[in-house]
Amino acid sequence: SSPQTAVLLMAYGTPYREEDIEGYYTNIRHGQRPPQPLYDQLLGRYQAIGLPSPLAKITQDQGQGLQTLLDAQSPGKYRVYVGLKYISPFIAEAVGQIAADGINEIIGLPLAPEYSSYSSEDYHLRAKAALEDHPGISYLPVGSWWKHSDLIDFWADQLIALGHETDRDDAMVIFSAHSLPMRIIEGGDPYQQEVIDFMEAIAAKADLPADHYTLAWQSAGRTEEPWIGPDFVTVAKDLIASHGKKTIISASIGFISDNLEISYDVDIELANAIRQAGGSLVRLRMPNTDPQLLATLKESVLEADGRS
Ligand code: FEC
Repeated sequence: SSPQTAVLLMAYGTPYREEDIEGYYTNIRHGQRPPQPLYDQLLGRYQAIGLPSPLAKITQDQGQGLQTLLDAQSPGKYRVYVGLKYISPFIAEAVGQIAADGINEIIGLPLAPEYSSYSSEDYHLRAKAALEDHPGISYLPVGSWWKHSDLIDFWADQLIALGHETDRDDAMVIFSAHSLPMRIIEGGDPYQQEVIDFMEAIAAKADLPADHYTLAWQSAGRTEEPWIGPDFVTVAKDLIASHGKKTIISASIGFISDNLEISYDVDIELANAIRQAGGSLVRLRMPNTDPQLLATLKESVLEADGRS
């Protein structure tokens, strides 16, 4: 028999080849082609990390890993699909496939741990818009899922493993998440507070003293309006130049995968700035396909299903 419930994993997507970058960036810019200098900058960042980036495969592997856990729990009940925002397989294509497969129940799970109108809510809106062509399919949205102890442990365990490294007076942990335009916070978006609460949960679990960590924002978009700050590069340089820090430990808790924001913004941009300032960077591992992430995703699906 065919599965009863589709689990729709939704993510940003990444260009597979250099030729994909223009269309991908045009989609991100709501259909407007990027001006040449912005295009060149983005191309340069992808060339620096090398295409294809590992992200596309990581997302597929997260789907496979989740499928395996769900099959062990309830054989045959769930089928996992991946739908992307800005490149094929688009969310609408995945919804079309679910309909073609005769499944009439979807659990929508955004691959973003904290809730924001720009991430989680936007993924759900896209899925629901696609469902207008397929009446009769129900949709259960999953909210934020950073509270799961497995995900908190994933980060806390790495800090605990660093041991005395985090206790040294000249070391500082910078937790970071994707910056967003300021205007969303003024509009009551829970994102900033969820990032703070997630950081505090990890710090408490790792027994990190309050003066050994700080929060900063990364990867602000190339738009005119103000974005949430301070930026992590500025914070890291200041910690080294003016506060006697030598080792910066970077924990990008707003993401779950090795994407451009990690491979370029952290591993190249932040790392260079820290090196030039005379310090060194220790970058914590991303969840990718770690069992603690997969367990978190599985629990999120089962909880949502229990609510239905
Ligand atoms: O290929 C890769 O590895 C990178 C994929 C990628 C991820 C990602 C995550 C998030 N973004 C969020 C918000 C915005 C807003 C804008 C914006 C712009 C870009 C650009 C690229 C890009 N984002 Fe992204 N983001 C990724 C890639 N992002 C490329 C365009 C160049 C640039 O501005 O740097 C501004 C445009 C707009 O107004 O829409 C806002 C958020 C996340 C984390 C949640 C999620 O993953 O969905 C929020 C991965």
